[in-house]
Amino acid sequence: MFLPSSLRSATLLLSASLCLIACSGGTKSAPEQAKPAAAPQTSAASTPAKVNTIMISGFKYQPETMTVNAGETVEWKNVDIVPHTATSTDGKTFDSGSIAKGASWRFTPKEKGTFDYICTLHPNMKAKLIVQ
Ligand SMILES: [Cu+2]
Repeated sequence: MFLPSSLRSATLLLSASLCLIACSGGTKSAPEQAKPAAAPQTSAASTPAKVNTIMISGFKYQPETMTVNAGETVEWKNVDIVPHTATSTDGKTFDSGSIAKGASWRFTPKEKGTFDYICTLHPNMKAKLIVQ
C-alpha cells in the first residue's frame, strides 16, 4: 500500500510510541490462554420428542397411513427428484408448502383426528395421518 511519505512517517512514529507504551510497561499481561471452548454436554435431561418420518419417494408417501400420538413430531422427507407438499384436505390443519427435493418439513399435531392429505402439486398423491 502506498502512503505519502509524511503520512508514512507519522504512522511509523505512532507505531513507535505505541510500542514504547506497550513494551516499556512493567506489567506483563499474561497472554490469553486460548482454551478450546468445552462443548456443553447436552444431557439427556429433556428427552427429545419422537419424530415420525414419512418418506416422499416415487410420487408416494411412505407409509401411506401414519399413526402418531398427539404432540409427536411428524416429518415429511422428500427424497424425490421434484418438490412436493403435504397439505391436509381440510384446508386448515397443516400445509407444508413446497418441500424441495432433498428437503424435509416438520409438523407437530396437537389435536387428535384422522387427517387426509395430498400433494397440491400432484393431487393424485394421497395419504392419511392419524393422530391419536
Ligand atoms: Cu407432489
